[in-house]
Amino acid sequence: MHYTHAIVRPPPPSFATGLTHSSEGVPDVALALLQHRAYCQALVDCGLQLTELPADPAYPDSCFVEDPAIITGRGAIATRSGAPSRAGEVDSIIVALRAWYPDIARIAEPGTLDGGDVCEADGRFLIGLSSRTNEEGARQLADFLVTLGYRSSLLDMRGSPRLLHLKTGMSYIGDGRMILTSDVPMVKALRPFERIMVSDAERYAANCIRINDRVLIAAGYPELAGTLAGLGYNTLPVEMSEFRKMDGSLTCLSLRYGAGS
Ligand code: CIR
Repeated sequence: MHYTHAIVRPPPPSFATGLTHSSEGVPDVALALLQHRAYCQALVDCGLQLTELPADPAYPDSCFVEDPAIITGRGAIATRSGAPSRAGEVDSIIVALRAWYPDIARIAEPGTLDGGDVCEADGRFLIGLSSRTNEEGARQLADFLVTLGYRSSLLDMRGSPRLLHLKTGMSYIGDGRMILTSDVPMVKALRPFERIMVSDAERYAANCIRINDRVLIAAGYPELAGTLAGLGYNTLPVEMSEFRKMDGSLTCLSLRYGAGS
């Protein structure tokens, strides 16, 4: 997809009370705000026009706007978070998306799904089963994608506790290339891709974002940065330390959309 727009939302003052399994300490909210501003600037540098929603202190994890919706070139669906404390985040995202997607579908109870569990690779979707996304949620999304003419595959990561979401350990960077950590089960659906494995020491960096002709990467992971540069990618490093403390990665901080199939 050629991205033209993104929705973002800054971390609220309550950010540090959000959900996390990380043992890296309490985030500095002021620094998180600065990092978020730099992230937004990076998206603008990639050519995106941003819709910035106001910070919402009622939802400490609400800056992770990727989770409440799945956007494709042909339609969008609002999710139903597997984390009860995040359930209400979806409402404002639906409002924000309405201009582009007036008929937004919804994952319904008892389905649960987080956007972080969905990885699109040129119109083919990989859906991760995780502690957030259950089989019913994945089935509803797969059915919705079929109505849009897309195919999808399931990837069960429930035996990989280090992965909060599928995209915690995987990114599609275009050109048939998938970046992966060893935590992601090697299923048949991954076989068609050229696989770029990230070392265990750099596994946080596996979540990166191809946006048009750039690749956003987390700053501070020289091996992966070198590999991508060697492959000819124009990388754009972004500091993520405070979001990492809350189990967040680059993709989580924006909902990207635009023209394409
Ligand atoms: C959470 O646990 O829901 C947030 N603290 C982090 C969400 C990260 N989102 C993502 O990977 N898509």
